[in-house]
Amino acid sequence: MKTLLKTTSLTLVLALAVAPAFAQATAFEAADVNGDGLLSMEEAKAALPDTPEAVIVAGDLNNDGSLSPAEYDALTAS
Ligand SMILES: [Ca+2]
Ligand SMILES: [Ca+2]
Repeated sequence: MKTLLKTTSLTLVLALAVAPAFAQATAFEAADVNGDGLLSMEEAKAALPDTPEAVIVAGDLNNDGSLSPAEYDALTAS
């Protein structure tokens, strides 16, 4: 159930992220210090100093320990 909910949320996030993805690209790339295309928790915390760590962790929708551009967009869109 939890996996299904996460999958549904990720699909929704990806659908919503198509338009803002381009606008966020510069900020994301600036935050991606090592240029691997993902924000580690350390990079995300450095890029979003006003965002509680729990919120950043919750934004890692696929639980891989890093934020993809779509996850970052979803986190910063609100
Ligand atoms: Ca990175
Ligand atoms: Ca992730």
